[in-house]
Amino acid sequence: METKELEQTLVLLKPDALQNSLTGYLLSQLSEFHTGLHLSAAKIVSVSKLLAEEHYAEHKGKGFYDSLLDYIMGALHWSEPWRRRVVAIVYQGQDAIKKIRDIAGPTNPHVARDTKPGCIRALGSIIPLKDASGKVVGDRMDNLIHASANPADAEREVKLWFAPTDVPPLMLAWATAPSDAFYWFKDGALSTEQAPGARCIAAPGDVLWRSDLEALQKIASGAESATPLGAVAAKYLLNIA
Ligand code: FUP
Repeated sequence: METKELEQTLVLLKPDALQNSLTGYLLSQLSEFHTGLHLSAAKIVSVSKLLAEEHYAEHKGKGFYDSLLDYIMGALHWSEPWRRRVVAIVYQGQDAIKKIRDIAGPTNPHVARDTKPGCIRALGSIIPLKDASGKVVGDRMDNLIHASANPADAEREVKLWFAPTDVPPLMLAWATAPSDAFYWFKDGALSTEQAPGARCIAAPGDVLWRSDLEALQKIASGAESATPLGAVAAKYLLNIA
């Protein structure tokens, strides 16, 4: 995004926020009245493993990673699968990333309570993670809200959770391009040919993020892509029964 006025950021109201009926409170805290920011996109998402893995890719291999995936997929806060949802939102406006990070507060809810009472994450909790012998090996931070940390993360995350057609055209922050082919996804692999059980993630003329189209073209031709296939595909495979 070129101008600070149009800066966008991804916010997730996580399953613990929904479980505690904090959705309305959080939306109020983030409202234009309080932040001067505008809603660009919003949806209710049943978070797939693929989306969770892509969202938290930087934490892969860490002790809390598996628990973090279960958390964002709602499996830790809801026994009924239909309740496992996240509210995904894009906010836009001057200094959107910093403004929302400030209201969210420190990542660790205990630090948030100590250093910034009143911030959103001060309402969160910390769950000790134990190994098979019961020894505490780390912490999972149930901190109610995700907010992009910097402009590069915001671009990656908005494009991961939302397709361009989820955003009003005059609020699009990054370049789009029409798909040049059919792209099919099955078992983690891409094909331009339909196969039984494959999902069509793009058809000719569909409006895609230009960076996603470039990734699909590279992957289809066998070249390396900086954007993984899962990050392109995940948003097109959400909320499918
Ligand atoms: P943030 O950008 O504030 O969301 O923080 P990080 O990217 O560092 O962490 C991503 C998520 O991992 C946070 F929501 C908290 C969680 N986390 C844990 O559960 N345990 C840890 O030890 C570290 C992070």
